[in-house]
Amino acid sequence: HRGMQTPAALLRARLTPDNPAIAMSAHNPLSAKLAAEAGFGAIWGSGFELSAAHAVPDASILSWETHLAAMRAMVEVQDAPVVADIDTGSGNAVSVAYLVPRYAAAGVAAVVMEDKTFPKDSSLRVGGRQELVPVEEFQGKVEAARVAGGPLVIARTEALIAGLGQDEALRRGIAYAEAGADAVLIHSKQKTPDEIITFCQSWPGQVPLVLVPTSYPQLSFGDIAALGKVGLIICGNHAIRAAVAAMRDTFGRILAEGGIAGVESRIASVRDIFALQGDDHMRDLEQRFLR
Ligand code: SPV
Ligand code: MG
Repeated sequence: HRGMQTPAALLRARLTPDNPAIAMSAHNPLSAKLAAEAGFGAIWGSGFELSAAHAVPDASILSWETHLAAMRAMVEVQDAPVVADIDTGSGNAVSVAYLVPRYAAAGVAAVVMEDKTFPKDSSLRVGGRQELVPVEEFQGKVEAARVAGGPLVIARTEALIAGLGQDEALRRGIAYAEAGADAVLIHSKQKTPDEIITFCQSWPGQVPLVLVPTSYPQLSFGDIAALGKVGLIICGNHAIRAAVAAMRDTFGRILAEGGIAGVESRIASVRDIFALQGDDHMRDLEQRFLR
């Protein structure tokens, strides 16, 4: 139980480079609850997953209000700290100054903000639009994101994604830490971990790094811990991909088999779903208050 500790303090205590926290993505409160139940140390409030759950591209199509409502709902149903993916912060530093307090009020533990221009495009999209804002401008956005007693600010550089090279990625990471970021997310879409390993080895280490190893899954959590620089590992999209694979399989079987009997043992029971809905709690309320 989180007790009196704020979500930010709880997450900060878990950002230990010798034993990084592992965050699992979520696209709704149920997936957040399942991730917490599985034992993940944090929930990744992924823009990619939420967009996919709405069947739209991850390109600033959904409003920030939709994302914020999803984060609040995730916080309400489980106790793991929620790391909110605020993309570009929906505009400039002034937008960020209005946005982050709303996320703070929703109870998130951290916001992750990336140095792309608004509207963003997905980092993982082949041929995606990857234009970055100037370093000084993003430093202003990091400063604007810092709310007294509020969420941790994780500054994310897309320099490697944009093909700008190691020196630019390092320059940006260091500048963002100097602007007050609590951690720096370095993203890569290379299919091997080489450029990420190089970056981690050169990182001076004033704040912990955050990795999203979607494109280089061969780098295990143990390998990442051995680098000694990474405080948080984000499994970026595994909840929505698991959900899509499971639904496709079940839907296909039901039509192919001409009935629902064949999938019964392959899917969660109705009883299991009642438990996830918090039925015990409602029974308790009924006992105490209904008369
Ligand atoms: C997300 O999950 O929304 C992310 C990670 O930001 S990525 O999709 O790899 O950009
Ligand atoms: Mg995102």
